[in-house]
Amino acid sequence: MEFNTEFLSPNLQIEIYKGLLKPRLIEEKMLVLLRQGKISKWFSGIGQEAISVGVTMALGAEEYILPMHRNLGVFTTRNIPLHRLFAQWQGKASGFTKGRDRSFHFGTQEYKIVGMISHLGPQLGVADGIALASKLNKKHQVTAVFSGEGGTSEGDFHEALNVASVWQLPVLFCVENNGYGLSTPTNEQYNCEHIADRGVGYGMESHIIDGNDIIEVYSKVSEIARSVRENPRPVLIEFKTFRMRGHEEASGTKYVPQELMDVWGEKDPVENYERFLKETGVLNDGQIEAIKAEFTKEIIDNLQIAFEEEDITPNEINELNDVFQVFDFQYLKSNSKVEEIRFVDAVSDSLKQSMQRHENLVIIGQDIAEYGGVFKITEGFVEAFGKERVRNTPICESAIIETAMGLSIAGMKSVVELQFADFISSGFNPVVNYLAKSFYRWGQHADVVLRMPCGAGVGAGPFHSQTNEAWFTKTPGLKVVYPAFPYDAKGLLNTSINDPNPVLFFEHKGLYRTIKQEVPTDYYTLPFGKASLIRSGEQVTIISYGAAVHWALEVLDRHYEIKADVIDLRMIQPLDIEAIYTSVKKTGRVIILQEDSLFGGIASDISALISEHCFEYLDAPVKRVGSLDTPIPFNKRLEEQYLPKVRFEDALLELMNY
Ligand SMILES: Cc1ncc(C[n+]2csc(CCOP(=O)(O)OP(=O)(O)O)c2C)c(N)n1
Repeated sequence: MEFNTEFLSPNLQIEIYKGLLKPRLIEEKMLVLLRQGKISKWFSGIGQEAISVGVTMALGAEEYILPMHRNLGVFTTRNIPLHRLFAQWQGKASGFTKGRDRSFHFGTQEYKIVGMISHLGPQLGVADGIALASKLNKKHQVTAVFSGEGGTSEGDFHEALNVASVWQLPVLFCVENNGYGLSTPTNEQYNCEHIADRGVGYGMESHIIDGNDIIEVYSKVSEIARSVRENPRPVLIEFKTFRMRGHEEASGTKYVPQELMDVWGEKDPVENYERFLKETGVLNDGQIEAIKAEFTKEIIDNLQIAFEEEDITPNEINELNDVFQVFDFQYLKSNSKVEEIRFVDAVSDSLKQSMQRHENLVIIGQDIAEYGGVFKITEGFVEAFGKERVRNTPICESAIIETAMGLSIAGMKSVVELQFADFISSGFNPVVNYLAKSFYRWGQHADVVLRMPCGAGVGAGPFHSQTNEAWFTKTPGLKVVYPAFPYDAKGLLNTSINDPNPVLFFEHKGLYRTIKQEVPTDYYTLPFGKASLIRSGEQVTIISYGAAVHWALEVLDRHYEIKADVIDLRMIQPLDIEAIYTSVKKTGRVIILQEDSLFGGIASDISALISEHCFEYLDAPVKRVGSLDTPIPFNKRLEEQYLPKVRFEDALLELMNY
């Protein structure tokens, strides 16, 4: 193989060789350890090193890279101490995830690397967010994100490229086309000639690069990166290469024709470049042997450090304390005048005042800019804050939530407006697997608020009426707020935006324009995890949240004889369990009313907690009331029957007479 090194000094050629050689030598050692049973799993990048190394060398140290499972060369080229990498693979404390995640599933701000999650595609959108932050802060940096050709079949790929193109974000989408996705050959993966051809469809420049030629990778990516820094835009780069080993070592390569192995074996990036350097006199055998000996020693020494490190001693408290970043809550009270406003105005005021307070806050969502959002909550925001910070998005919930994650990685805050809470299912993966788990996995918070206009009672049918909080309260790592009154909505949304952790903020559409309250006109915050006791009585505890609080109050208004504690939870994660126990111990009777269908909802967990902790205080079984276990029907009378409002009164009276 010929390499075009015309414009590269001999020193740089040697640096490039060293960069290329190191991951190869590490991998060869790993394959030995694997056979000895000293490591459990290995995804080989042998034969593909030129891509990781060339791309990383073409980028500045401050520019983020989002690698995949075969990109060891990214990590070594960023000079991560090898013993930390080895400790990571062995699940030891000095790795990057405290033993909580395996292999390359980690990120490190120190080295500006954001590792993958298993689902492959989501990081493509995360790269968009990092690049957006770079663009907004005029940093003139590129972000490089990797995907295999298999990963390009995921919706995340399409969404991320589309957003990057519409917003002209400085992202290099680096697709390593290595012939197979697990056992699936390219002709069963996609049906165009080159993946780079798709660039046209996204309105995006694209290139095909020989992924086994380190000099071509380095030179061309350097040139593209230089140009993108000056003129921000996304570029799709397809690297042609081949996976020379099994998907992971245990699975083998039986399904790969031998001719392919032979052809690509001839193109080995390390051997060919080494031969070239010898032929051109840049390095001789002795020098090459010396470099190899130095690396081999480094690998062995670092392996020893990792093997000698003691295994982690599990500690429950440590684990639980690392689910959320510590939040330094500032209780800001308001002394200003109050004004009677609607729920919808409270949300809007909070957003407006938060935008004024946090220069690094961006609001993103569908139709939220000039149009003001479908509920008109961000009306006038573009005039006040500009289109850079109030961003209309294409219809792509996954990419937008991933973008929000990327903004957080780059030090920004974001509020994402879901047009309807129902549509979060199209962005479910990044919420429950990316936002929720990043802090626990590698200490990276997700400073993101997802606004969720939700709820039934408005005749909107199965897909515009759900209250889907239980999808998320199940997942550790997410905070879930669900106010019932304007005062709480404003104060809690302000706190949600201040909190560096991911918050799902549920706003019941039925309350938007029906519920009014006197609310301070200026900024204030309310603490998380505190329920509010909105009525007090000795006979029974009614626990609820969201619109159902108002339904409970309506029933009580008809039954003056019932003296009830009414607890409005205000948020479900964290849950104010103390307020619940205190009241139940006082009244001895409890009924939990939720709008969601009954099975698997919050009421069930609260009921279980009460049974476990307040059993001796109970005078009657804990009652749960929720919607029917069906989808939400459109017809008004069917919807009324579905909702728990009609059953709550009977259930309450039954409980009182028990
Ligand atoms: C959403 C999802 N589906 C399936 C898998 C299982 N899986 C892991 S890697 C892989 C193949 C990926 O192929 P490609 O993107 O081409 O990368 P390569 O392994 O070839 O480098 C599959 C199917 C997964 N991790 N995530």
